[in-house]
Amino acid sequence: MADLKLHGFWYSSFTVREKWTLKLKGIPYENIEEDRFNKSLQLLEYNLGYKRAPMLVHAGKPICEYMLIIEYIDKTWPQNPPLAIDPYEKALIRFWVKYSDDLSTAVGALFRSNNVEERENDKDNICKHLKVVEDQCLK
Ligand SMILES: N[C@@H](CCC(=O)N[C@@H](CS)C(=O)NCC(=O)O)C(=O)O
Repeated sequence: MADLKLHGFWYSSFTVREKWTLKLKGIPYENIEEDRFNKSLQLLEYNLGYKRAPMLVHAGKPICEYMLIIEYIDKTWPQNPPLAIDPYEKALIRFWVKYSDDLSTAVGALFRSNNVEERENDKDNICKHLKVVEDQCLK
């Protein structure tokens, strides 16, 4: 088994994307479930910038930020690549990844907002963008 540890939260869509990538490639790893309010020493020491999960630790070396982790996994274990090789296809994938990341941020802000009027506006906007994703990516 590779010396591979994935620190994450079961409810995090970022962590789930790492789990799907590792599963697709058939790579065994140790899952380390983090507690948002009591993060492990390893997460606090290794993820100096944001102290956020997911974080992958391969042979003692930490990698942070979910897309960087996916790219690292893909380069290190090339079987069943989830990312395109063709540069144009790759650019398209990156575009939709960014688009859905922005959407996740907007959904988070919606949950935190107390302004009823703004919430309605934000909800409409999010629904419009979700429809774009549905039409363009799920056909
Ligand atoms: N930009 C980061 C986002 C990761 C992120 O937002 N993680 C959240 C969980 S979904 C987190 O660790 N939150 C705990 C905190 O901010 O203290 C990535 O690409 O991995």
